[in-house]
Amino acid sequence: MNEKRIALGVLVLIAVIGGTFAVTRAFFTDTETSTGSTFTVGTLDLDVGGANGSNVEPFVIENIGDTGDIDGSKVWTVNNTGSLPGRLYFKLDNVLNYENGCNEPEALVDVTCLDPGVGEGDLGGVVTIHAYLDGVEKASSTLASANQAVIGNTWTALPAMTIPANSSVQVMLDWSTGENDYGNEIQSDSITFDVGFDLVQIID
Ligand SMILES: [Ca+2]
Ligand SMILES: [Ca+2]
Ligand SMILES: [Ca+2]
Repeated sequence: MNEKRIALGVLVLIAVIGGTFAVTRAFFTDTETSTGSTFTVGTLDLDVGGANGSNVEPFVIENIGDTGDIDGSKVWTVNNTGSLPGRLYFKLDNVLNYENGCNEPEALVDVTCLDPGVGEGDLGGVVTIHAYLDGVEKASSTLASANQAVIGNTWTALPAMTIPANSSVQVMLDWSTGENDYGNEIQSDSITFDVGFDLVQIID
């Protein structure tokens, strides 16, 4: 069994400005098909966003102040470049909510105000995310740190999402919060998290 890791990007949401950096992970699993004297080893390969190898993909979420809404999305094309079908797993990891200190109006409503204040931030609790496979919603959660396993657990509990050999699917993650869903408690707060993709050989 070979294992290969692909770094793609971490998602950073800040109340005003954010950036993204997600980490993808691929497991490659060999298979042996023995037919008579023939011995064949297939391949299972995961390629996310056209990046097979290490890639950091930061981006900025901006102009949020214009509407009062925080929203955005990211789409990954997930390619199975190998010769075997694989089951796709998707999850969030390392969901960290940072406080980044409290200004005066924030301090009136927020009593946990350290800087950076890992785990004290309040933004994730008011941001809802949805995960989609080929345009169909599969899982949703908030970005509260305590909920980081929800997306992965929901995804895994669904019927296997298979990528045939030499095929691709699209995975999308969107996030949003409404203008009435938060107050001064999220000022300067930020979130970082990793996005993980696993492709595991389907054993018949
Ligand atoms: Ca706080
Ligand atoms: Ca806060
Ligand atoms: Ca803050």
